[in-house]
Amino acid sequence: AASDPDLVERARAAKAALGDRVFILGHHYQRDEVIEFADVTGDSFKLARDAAARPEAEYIVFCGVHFMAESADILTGPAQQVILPDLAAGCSMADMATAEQVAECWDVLTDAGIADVTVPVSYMNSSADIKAFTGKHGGTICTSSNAERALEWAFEQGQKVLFLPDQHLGRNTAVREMGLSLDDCVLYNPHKPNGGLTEQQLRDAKMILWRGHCSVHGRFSLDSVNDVRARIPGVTVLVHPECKHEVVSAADMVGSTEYIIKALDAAEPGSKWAIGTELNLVRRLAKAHPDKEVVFLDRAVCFCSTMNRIDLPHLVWALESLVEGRVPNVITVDPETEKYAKAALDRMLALP
Ligand code: CIZ
Ligand code: SF4
Repeated sequence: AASDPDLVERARAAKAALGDRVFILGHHYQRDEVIEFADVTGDSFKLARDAAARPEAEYIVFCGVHFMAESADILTGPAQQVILPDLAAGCSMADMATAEQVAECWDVLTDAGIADVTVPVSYMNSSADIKAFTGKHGGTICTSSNAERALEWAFEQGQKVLFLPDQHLGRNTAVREMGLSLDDCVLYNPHKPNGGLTEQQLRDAKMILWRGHCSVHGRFSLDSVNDVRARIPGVTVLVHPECKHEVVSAADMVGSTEYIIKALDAAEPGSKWAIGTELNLVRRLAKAHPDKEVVFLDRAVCFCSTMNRIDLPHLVWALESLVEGRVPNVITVDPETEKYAKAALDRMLALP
C-alpha cells in the first residue's frame, strides 16, 4: 500500500530539519515505507558499525528490534543516543534466553563438571545481558556470516560450545560446516530441570544448543521446499541458516541476509529463486530483480511482526520529537553489562 503522503512529507521535513544530527538505520526486514528514509540499510551488525562510524550523529534512529539498538549503543560513542521508534519492537528469539535462565544453565554445566571446558558462543540476536554473560565466560558473539569461524575459534579454546540462543544456526553450522554429527548436539531446554538433560548427555555432547528459534525462519518446512520445487521446475532454493536443519539440508544454498542479497545480484537473468527469509526483504528483492523470478519460499505470509511494528507513523513521531527537543525511547546498556558485552563483541571482531 502507498504511504500516507502527509506522513511522507512530515518525515522528509523532520529529517531535513535535523540534518547530520540524525542518522537513520534500516534493517533489511523493515517495511518499505521505513526503508525509504534510511540513510543506510543492512543486517544488525553492519548497522551497529555504520552508526559507530558516524560520531557526528547525535541521534541514531534504529529501525529494527531492541537487541539491535542495544548492540548499537554498545558500539557507538557516549555522545550518541540510540532511539528505537517503538519500544515494543522486541525479538522473540532474543527473549527466549534471559539472564536468569542462562546463569542457571551455567550452574548446571558447573555441576556436571564441564563449565571450565565449555565456551559460550552467542548469536548477535541476543540481549545485551546474554552478550555480557558470553564475554564474562570467555566466549564470543557471532553473526550468521561468521558462525563457522566463531565455532572453530571456540573449539580451539575448549572442548564444548554452549550456543545461544538459536538452536538452528548452532546446529546447522556445527553439522554443515564443522563436520559434527547430529548426535554431537544436545538441546538444552531452559524450562526443564537441568535443561531436560542428564549429566552423561551433557558430558558426551560437543554442542550444547539453547532451545531458542526464530518464529519467522522457523516456519519454513520441508513441505515448503518440496512444494516450490514442484511448482517451479529449475528453481534454486536459497535459505537463511536460522531455518530448521531439514530445510537447510534440502536447500541449494544457505546464507545470511547479506549473502542472499549478493547471490541475487550475481544471478543470471531468467534464473528462478525461492527465498527462505523475512518477507519484506524477499518482496524488495523481487522488485529489484525484475529480470529474474524471485518468489517467497512459503505460500503463507511470513513477516517478522515485531520488525513490522516500526512503521512510518512511529518513525515520524520519533523524528518530530527530536525536532521539538525531546529524545524519545533511548536504549541504553548499563556500563557493567556494556563492558563484558563489548569484550565478547571484540573477540568476534578479532576472529581470523
Ligand atoms: O533474523 C534476523 O533478525 C537477522 C538475520 C538479523 C540480523 O540482521 O542479523
Ligand atoms: Fe527475531 Fe526472527 Fe524477527 Fe529476526 S526475524 S528479529 S530473529 S523474530
